[in-house]
Amino acid sequence: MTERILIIGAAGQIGSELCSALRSLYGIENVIASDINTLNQSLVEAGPFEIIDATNFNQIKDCVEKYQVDTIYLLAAMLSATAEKAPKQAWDLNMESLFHVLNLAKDGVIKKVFWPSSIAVFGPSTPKQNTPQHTIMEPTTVYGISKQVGERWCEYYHKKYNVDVRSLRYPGIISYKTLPGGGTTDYAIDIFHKAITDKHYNCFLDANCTLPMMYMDDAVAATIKLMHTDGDNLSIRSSYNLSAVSFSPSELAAVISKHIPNFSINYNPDFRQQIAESWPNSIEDTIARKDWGWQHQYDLETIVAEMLNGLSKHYKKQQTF
Ligand code: AKB
Repeated sequence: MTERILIIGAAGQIGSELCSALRSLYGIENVIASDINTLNQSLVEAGPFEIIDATNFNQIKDCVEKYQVDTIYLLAAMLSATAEKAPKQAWDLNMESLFHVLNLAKDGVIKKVFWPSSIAVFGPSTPKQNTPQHTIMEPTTVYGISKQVGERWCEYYHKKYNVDVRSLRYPGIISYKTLPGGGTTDYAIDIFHKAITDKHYNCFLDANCTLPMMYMDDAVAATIKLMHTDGDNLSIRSSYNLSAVSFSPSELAAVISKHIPNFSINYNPDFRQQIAESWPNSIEDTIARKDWGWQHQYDLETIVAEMLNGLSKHYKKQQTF
């Protein structure tokens, strides 16, 4: 029988694109999308959909039983910038949802779990360039603390209860189909929208603030590849370092200017600058490349071309209505 998948947080930036990709692979009826509300109508209408509050164990369990779910992708989370404003809610959402899903796997109700971690697990004392898999990890953000603790629990549940949980430390993910919400790396998406609509961007990070980034198609491909790998090949059960490109706002702006010559940018760093400064500039991911053959496809030039192309079509369509 085909695997049955539940995505929690399917209306979000990564969840929505993962949902389409998994439906192409497994069939629409075998991938159940869920989110806390029905605001994303196209998602609700595209296939099986359930309302799930990720902090509610019974809602998750009922849905798993209703559809006989084997695998959960847990994408619901509060990201770095929002979490600084609501630490308790961020902690509750990020940790409770993870425990609910890990416990369902521990009790044999589901077989497999994907849970995303982040470069936010690293902190100011971590080596900044080519940050290795195993290094000093002293995160200073609420979000980073929740991801670091989550990683420890994933590894614990795997070692102690043989739970098949798999995880990636996502860098900033760049995409045009769904807007991100509440992250520090979101500037690298906002900038494209503003480049097209206003030819100008007021950046909330410093010009030279270099961060690890990745195009959405690479992030989705990495996630699916990791989930398809034979578990015996996985040497990391906390979360894999994963990398593609690294750039600063001024480097990104320079490539956008090649396509939009009158594009301009100014810099007004806010509280997110401090969060960004605590994270690595670049990530070393040889273990992911060795264990499950990870290879990224998109570099900075191709990301910019894809983003401008996708968003131009989107804004043109809006104008015709
Ligand atoms: C954020 O900026 O909070 C996220 C992340 C790096 O995990 N995009």
